[in-house]
Amino acid sequence: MSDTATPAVIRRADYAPPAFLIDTVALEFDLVAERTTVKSTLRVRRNPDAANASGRAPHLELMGEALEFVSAALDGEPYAAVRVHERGLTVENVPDAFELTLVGICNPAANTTLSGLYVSSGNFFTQCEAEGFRRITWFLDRPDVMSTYTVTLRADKAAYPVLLSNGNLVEEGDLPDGRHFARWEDPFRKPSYLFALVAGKLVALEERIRTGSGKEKLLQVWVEPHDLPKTRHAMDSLIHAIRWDEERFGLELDLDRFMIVAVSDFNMGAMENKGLNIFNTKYVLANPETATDTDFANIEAVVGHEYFHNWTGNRVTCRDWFQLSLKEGLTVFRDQEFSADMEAGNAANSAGGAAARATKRIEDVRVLRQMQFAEDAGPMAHPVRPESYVEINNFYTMTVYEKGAEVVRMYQTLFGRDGFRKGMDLYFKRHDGQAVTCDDFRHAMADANGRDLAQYERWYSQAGTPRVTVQTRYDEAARRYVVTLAQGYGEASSAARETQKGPLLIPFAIGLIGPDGRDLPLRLEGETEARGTTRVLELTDTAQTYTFEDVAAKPLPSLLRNFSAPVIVEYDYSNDELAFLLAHDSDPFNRWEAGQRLATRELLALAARAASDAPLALDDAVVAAFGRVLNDETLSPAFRELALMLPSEAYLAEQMAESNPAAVHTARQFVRRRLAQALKADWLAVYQRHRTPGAYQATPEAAGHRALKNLALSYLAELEDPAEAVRLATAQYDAANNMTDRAAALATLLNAAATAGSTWADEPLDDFYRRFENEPLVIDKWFALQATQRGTKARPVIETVRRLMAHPAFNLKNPNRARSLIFSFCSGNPAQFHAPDGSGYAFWAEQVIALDALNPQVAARLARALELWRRFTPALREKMREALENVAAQAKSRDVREIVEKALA
Ligand code: B3K
Ligand code: ZN
Repeated sequence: MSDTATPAVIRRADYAPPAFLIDTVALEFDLVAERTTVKSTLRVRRNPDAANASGRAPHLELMGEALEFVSAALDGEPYAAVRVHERGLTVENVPDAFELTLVGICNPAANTTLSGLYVSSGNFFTQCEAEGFRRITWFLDRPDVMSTYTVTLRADKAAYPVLLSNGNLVEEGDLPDGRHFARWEDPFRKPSYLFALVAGKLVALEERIRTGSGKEKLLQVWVEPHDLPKTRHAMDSLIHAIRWDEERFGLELDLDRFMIVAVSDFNMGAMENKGLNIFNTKYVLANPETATDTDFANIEAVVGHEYFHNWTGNRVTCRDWFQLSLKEGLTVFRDQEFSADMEAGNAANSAGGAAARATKRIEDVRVLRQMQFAEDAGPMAHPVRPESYVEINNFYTMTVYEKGAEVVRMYQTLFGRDGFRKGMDLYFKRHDGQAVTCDDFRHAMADANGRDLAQYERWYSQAGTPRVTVQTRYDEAARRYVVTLAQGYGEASSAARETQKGPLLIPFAIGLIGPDGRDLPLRLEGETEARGTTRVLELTDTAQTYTFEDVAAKPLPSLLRNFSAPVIVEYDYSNDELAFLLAHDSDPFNRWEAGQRLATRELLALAARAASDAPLALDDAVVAAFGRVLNDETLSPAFRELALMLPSEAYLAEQMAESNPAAVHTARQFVRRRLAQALKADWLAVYQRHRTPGAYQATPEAAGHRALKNLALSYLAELEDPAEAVRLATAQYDAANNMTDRAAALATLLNAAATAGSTWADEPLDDFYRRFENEPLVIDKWFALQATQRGTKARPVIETVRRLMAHPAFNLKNPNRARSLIFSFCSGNPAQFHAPDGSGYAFWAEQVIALDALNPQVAARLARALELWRRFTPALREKMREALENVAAQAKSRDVREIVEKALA
């Protein structure tokens, strides 16, 4: 492909089964950093199921990239009819079944893409999903080609004492010249994207456990030697995940040994390679001094996620990459449920358990609404099962993952936990060992529950965020409450509109709240008695009406309880009604939601005023409603923290007809200061009451206290005179025995210092660096805290960011470090990034281009920071377009080109 050619589009409709299958793979690696030799011996045969319209393919076409060809042999004899080209290798005129041996060379030391085989901190690692295996050897690198693998690793023993691959270790020993070898066999057939190897100086925390059927398993968490003390939490999370999958889904670990390996250079969070999960260090290493409560929770979630893939992804895999959500949506749903159950299990009683589950649900929905709804509104909008792509790595998206998880969750909402479990059981019974589609999963759910789910297919094929408009009517004489639900998509991006064909099946959970604040028993027209206080209405038409009987007084509707579908609900609540729901709704998710609606409405009105420099004022009813939550000791601290945190600037800007980040920032700061002033004594009391003295505890409960306390601190720092807050924050920073409190104190000091133009944060900031100089994950936080700090006219954050780019600890090649500074600024500091002078955009363009040459996947992620440019105010829009055009003119990779070309189209 030439530099400027428009790259080829791959379409779901063009799927055809492979012409050949590969039954067994024997790989032999001679691991040398600059020059690794890979010998691959494949048992190949023609696929009896291949579509044969064009006759029997004479040639075998294998994919390959960045490889040096050495030799080929067919059935043991040197074979000359081999053509090596840009995209791989053609083996001409092959028989129906044969053994093919290929030898090639790759250069792991020079591989900055972190896809394929690469070197990090002197050790070897692989990343093959989606299409990295072809950078190791020539292959049918597509998920519907499943093989059993035998892998032999040879390397210098002193430099690479540990040699790991998938499955079971079957042989190891010494070789001449200080070298050694290890041979691994994976008994399970798998696609090439699940292959992995690791070699280097690593040590492991080990545990032996027995699974439900009594088999003993070896669990290992491999890290660099100095990190061994930070592996306990990951190991505990793994053990919990194994137990949970047995209990909730009857799924047992199928290998004798399960390994997790941590690597500091990694493009994403982690990877589910069969039996050998490879993780970003960020999702493995933790101790109270270096990791926050959020880090602890994320590690548990990601360890669970990758482990759960062993069944949902590995045992049953995807037929093609358009089916990615088959494994990702399902596995995100599973990890969300796992985390919720872990938190609920830790709660003191069942009410506490429900509250803990709601907290997790709120956090997940917040991410969905801020990130996935935005994606659905822009040029990258695509269905959960995309129709086309240029670069598949660009489709590991919020839509495939998070909306995909909602689409899975709705089966459970419709059929209950038991019905969902029946569907899962049938799915594994039918498809274990196969590469299948999202339709196969839907059919298993439908058949197991005796339901026709044809309409449900639209959740997989339609892009855009559905809107449900609600109308209600109370008939006092007839004691009836009539609810009308109507669905549509509102205005959608053209990318989304093209896919929208008809109404969806929307499970819409609803409750009715009486004037006393209590739930009403619900009897729908035609029913003989009331059943429960929350009902899941099934909306299937464009509009439907539901009549509730025996409603003695006009109720208030609690809509879409627990966020039962990934939609936007439109209903005209008054501020008083929202305050009432915030105080009384029995559905904790909707209690939170009422507060968010109230705040969002006020904030958007204030942002509109700020945009035209009009004076700002906050409704006292809003202050009172927030004050009640702050002081309601019957609510869990974790819930209160979520309820009192205002919607993010990014979310608010996204809700405006024309996004204006500066106006949003002004409005949000104004409200924070007003809430700080009006509730000053309460914030102070809460700060004191929710301290967690003594040894650090990693429990959700303790984390909730810390979260609420630190939120209180951040509000106190908004006061006109922040002296008290600065004193508290400084003391908290100095005395902290954990990273949550230390980082929160430092963030508050940075913001207070920016607002007041003072130097309060200088000393702790230096102290933080010195204290953690040898902890890369903490230094990432040091960069991120500065990139996301508040800025002022006198001290714009872009200056700090540019200065930090030259810091000796900055390294563009390390994705975590690049994300900590560049992404944190471009995506996590909207008011500063969208500076009117366009300085943020110029910086963004420079960094996308620089990353494009090193690591296209990471560059493409950064490229997405400008994709919503058309939705901004005209002045910003113009500057964003210039920056995008600049990148479009220079970007080389398919990855970045797809993003910027779609944005500009
Ligand atoms: N399956 C991997 C993601 C691979 C991303 C490739 N660009 C991690 C996960 O979702 O579990
Ligand atoms: Zn996954």
